[in-house]
Amino acid sequence: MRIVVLTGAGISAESGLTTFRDSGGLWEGHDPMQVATPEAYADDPGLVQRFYDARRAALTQVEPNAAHHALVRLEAALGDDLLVVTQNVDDLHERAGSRRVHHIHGRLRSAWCTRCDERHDWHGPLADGPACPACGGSELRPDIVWFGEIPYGMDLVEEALEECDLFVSIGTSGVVYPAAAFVHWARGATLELNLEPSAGAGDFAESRRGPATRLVPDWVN
Ligand code: BJW
Repeated sequence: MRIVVLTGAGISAESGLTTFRDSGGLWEGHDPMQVATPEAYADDPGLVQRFYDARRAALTQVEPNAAHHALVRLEAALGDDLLVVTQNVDDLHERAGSRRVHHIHGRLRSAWCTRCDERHDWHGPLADGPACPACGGSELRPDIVWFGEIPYGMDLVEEALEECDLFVSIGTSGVVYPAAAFVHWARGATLELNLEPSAGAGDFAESRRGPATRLVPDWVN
């Protein structure tokens, strides 16, 4: 049985990381959705760097939850027949122990040098303009896919969806493309696990409602 699991912010919510559209709040007076854009970075790079520095720092305060751990057990059973595709930029899947994880929107703990195009594992701040370890320039930005940019590894994801027997979407609102269209790309059965119906809930063959820490272990067991 080949399974593709798509995860969104909802799977990390019970670890203490705020989701995008459920947060209801502003960050330094800005809508987070307005900050996650190349235009915002061009206008005010310091603001955008501080937004991601704060979120990178917050990773040290959180731990994977029962939903992340359940996906590790599923991988132990399925091996390479499970692929976790995540929109999340946190590292909670990896810290739980998942091995086959693909981050389509990038990773907080990676910095991308727009001068030499190298990527570096990064745990500290970027707002203070550190030097790129490869070229020495000061053009490191968060290695994050913003609106209007092309998500990572879409060929790999498309192929996995075309070959899968089951596609499971966990904790995503279904409003951001291309991930919102994966349910249409999937060849096999489809299942949504979410606290609330997503924008595309009607496109799934089956939907279950509740917190990820209950739904995901129940589904995996
Ligand atoms: C729980 C729970 C619990 C809570 N248990 N559940 C018009 C039409 C169609 C498309 C477009 C359009 N105009 C522009 C576009 C394209 C655009 C887009 O989709 N815009 C829409 C807003 C309309 N997309 C892009 O630009 C993308 N690029 C692109 O399309 O390139 C073209 C291309 C594609 C493919 C191949 C080749 C070319 C790039 C999108 C980049 C998204 N970036 C962000 C920010 C960066 C990362 C970061 O800072 O963290 O990624 S936006 C933000 O949304 C973030 C997330 O990954 C993403 C999705 O959010 P998610 O995970 O769904 O979170 P929420 O908060 O929305 O939902 C939480 C869910 O959890 C809810 O459903 C809750 O119910 C649930 N939940 N607690 C279970 N305990």
